[in-house]
Amino acid sequence: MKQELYKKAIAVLDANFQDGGFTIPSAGLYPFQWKWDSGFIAIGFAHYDVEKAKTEMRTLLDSQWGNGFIPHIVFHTDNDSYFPGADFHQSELHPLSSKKYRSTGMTQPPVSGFVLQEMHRIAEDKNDMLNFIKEEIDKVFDNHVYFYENRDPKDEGLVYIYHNWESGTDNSPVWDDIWDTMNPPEYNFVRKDTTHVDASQRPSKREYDHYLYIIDIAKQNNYDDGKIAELSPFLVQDPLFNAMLIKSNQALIELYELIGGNEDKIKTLLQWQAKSIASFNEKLFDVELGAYVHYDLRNEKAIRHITSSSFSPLFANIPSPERAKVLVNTMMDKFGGDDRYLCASFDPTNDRFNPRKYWRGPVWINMNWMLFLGLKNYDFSNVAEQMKKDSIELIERYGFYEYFDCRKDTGNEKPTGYGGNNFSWSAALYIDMVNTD
Ligand code: 9WN
Repeated sequence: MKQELYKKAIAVLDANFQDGGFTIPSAGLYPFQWKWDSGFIAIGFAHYDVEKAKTEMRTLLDSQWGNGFIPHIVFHTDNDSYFPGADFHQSELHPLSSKKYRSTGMTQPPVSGFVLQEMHRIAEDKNDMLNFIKEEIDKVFDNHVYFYENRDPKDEGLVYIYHNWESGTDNSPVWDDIWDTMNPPEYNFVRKDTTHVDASQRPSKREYDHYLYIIDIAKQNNYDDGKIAELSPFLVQDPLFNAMLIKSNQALIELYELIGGNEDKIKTLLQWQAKSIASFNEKLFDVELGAYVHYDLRNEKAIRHITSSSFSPLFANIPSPERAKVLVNTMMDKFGGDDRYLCASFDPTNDRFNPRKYWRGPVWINMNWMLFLGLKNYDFSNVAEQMKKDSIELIERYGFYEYFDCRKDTGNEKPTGYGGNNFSWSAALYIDMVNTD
């Protein structure tokens, strides 16, 4: 059975790999290359097809703009089964956007640094992989320069995101607090996602109005970062995004040390790390909640909800061991229990929790993968084991879905996975988790 499932995971990834040298997250629903998906996918490929893993990352990094920015979606084809597509985003408005690929004008969590390190860890031929990393690593460093120079207006070592789609956790109830501060116009558009997936599992029309309105403001200003920082109604310091940046900084330091030379870059990375980690702990930790939270930089206030992102700093070694204990207690207290799989994407004790809907409660395998490794970092072996066991069990029971109900007992509802099926990162990270003790 396990062997069969492993083969199935490989089949999912191979079927989603495209001629252009990239992998779609899920056929029909997501027909292009997404930034953080690509990183997780490359980790899966690295276990059985190193060349595909390299191609995935090479293609993603090839979409980099002249200012170091790497976009959230690279539109390799003219496929019109996804909305909003290239014609809506118009990345060409930015003077330094890629001339080779059309893309969005927003980004996604900075996975590339730690992905290169994972690929090196997994590779059997370390020399060959290090040669590949030597080719690509400066692009990732330049991407981090972009973040610190353009996304940190107060020079705090914490970068902002200007759109919920930049977070990756797109429909989190955290964003409801921002939507309450906005009143966008109603847009006329044709949704494509709800032709692939039941509408009850996806965001509402009104939520999409907000998403489109923020992009319109950015477009009116040719995606200029300074203008976005000044005008976007959505400007958030996200703990997940910043934890991944810090994790990738650390990976770059260790990879540059392996490569040798590059002292200046290592020095810069160390300076970023010291500042970012200190600010992160000071500004984003909510003592009363016992968890890290998002900060609304536009309205200067913390958004005090607990999400699976609240625990992601474990992955980047951000909390002290004492604080890590507090975090794990919060996680087990609110998200744990015999009747639930780890780890819901949103606080199950909160009124906004919805176990079936997109990022409003279901379990996501990429989050579980990060939390599994994060718990291992701090030697919470039992909880880490449970995180891994629950992830594998969900996939064994339901298949390689995009997300899963965290409830073990769904009453009269037929239990199933949700969103897209044959979903690439669920397959890729299943492959990695079963190979990691
Ligand atoms: C918008 C591709 C992406 C993931 C995101 C997930 C979902 C897109 C959408 O799919 O977002 O980027 O159309 O809903 O929320 O994390 O990268 O898998």
